Amino acid sequence: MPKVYTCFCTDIIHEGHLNILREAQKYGEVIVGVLCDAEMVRYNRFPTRTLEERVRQVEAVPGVARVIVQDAIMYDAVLAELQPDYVIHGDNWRKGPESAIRQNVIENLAQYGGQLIEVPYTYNEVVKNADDRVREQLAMPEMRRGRLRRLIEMIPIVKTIEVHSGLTGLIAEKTVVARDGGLDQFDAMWISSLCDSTDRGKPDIELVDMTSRIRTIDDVMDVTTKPIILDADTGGLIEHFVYNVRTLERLGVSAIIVEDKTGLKKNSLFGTEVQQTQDSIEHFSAKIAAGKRVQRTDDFMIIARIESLILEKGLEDALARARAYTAAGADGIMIHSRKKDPTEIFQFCDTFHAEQPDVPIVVVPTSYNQVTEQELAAHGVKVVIYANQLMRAAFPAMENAARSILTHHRAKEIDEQLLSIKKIITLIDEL
Ligand code: SPV
Ligand code: MG
Repeated sequence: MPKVYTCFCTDIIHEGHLNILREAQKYGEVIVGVLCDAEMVRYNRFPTRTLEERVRQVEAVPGVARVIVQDAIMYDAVLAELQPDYVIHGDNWRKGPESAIRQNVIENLAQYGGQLIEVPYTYNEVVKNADDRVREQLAMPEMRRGRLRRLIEMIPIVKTIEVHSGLTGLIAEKTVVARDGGLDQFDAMWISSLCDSTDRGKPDIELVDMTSRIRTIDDVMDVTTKPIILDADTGGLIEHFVYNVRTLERLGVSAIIVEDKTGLKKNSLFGTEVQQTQDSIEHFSAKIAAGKRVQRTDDFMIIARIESLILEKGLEDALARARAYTAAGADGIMIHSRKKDPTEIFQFCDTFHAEQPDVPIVVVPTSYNQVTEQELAAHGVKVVIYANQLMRAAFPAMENAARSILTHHRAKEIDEQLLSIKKIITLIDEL
């Protein structure tokens, strides 16, 4: 009996999947692959059902002979092993980043003479609604909050991009690229104090208050599902910090990062060019402990950010603080540096990771931006934050448009560098 293979990367089985299975049965014995968790995250979105549940769900469909777990989005390994006579898939993968997967299947099938069958994708209200429902669940505070912790356990490094508005949130949510034999997307979002302030035309000195920051969080949450890490600056007075922890946790923020500075905070990338004061180990540890005491779920993370390298206090000071802050209950350590190369970051990570391998290390490679995610992961980093790139991309583009219009006394010259009117009016989906 010929073998027919298809891979499901889904939490729910809808009419479209059943249609594929019905077609598949016409060609032979149907084997279904269920995509593993880590690849679901990269390819599609965070699974709302466990791998076991997803496997059981497919096994229960009549006509499915066998279910296996597919470990990679690309089909090289699974096709080499199974050598199915046919692979069957919806025709929706002909466009966009998914076309790289289609190409991969065609090339693999050609090696042994297998055939690809494509069935028209089922576009209808029921299918769309089923898909939307899963997405909306992921956006809810209870479903969103704990996801950062799960990602830290599930994937080698959590890739986090800066967002400061609904629009940048959509970019973080929807950008997918095909690369290195797979698809990739960001895992989490960073709401930066620098960019949240800059977007309001204000300096990054804790001037934008928590009420305004929550407005940004709300805008981002309205249109996204991915977990949020908030840059909470110094956390302010301990007496205020505890209230903010409760509020942010309730909103569904996954983690806050608080830095061990005190007094008037300036952006870390100024380093020692401006007057900045580091908090005492005792006081900052008390702040962390107070925050941990008031949170109400196990999901929420308070990550302690160490400014010793920024303030040129040395590696030993940074390590002593990391030990103290984790003892006070910090769920992770962010180590920051403004050096052009990552040597001091690697030194810190190697020592601290060897001492406390279960405490996630977070880094922000803005100045040492040549470092790759793979290198960071090899030094024990679990979360990488690209802390300001969307804002820095937008500013020169906007300023350039303003200059062009002023220079030419009309908008024709800049137009070809802009998003088309057709695209801007259809960019945002209506409910
Ligand atoms: C931010 O993005 O606001 C940060 C990171 O705190 S940095 O600007 O590098 O200090
Ligand atoms: Mg900041």
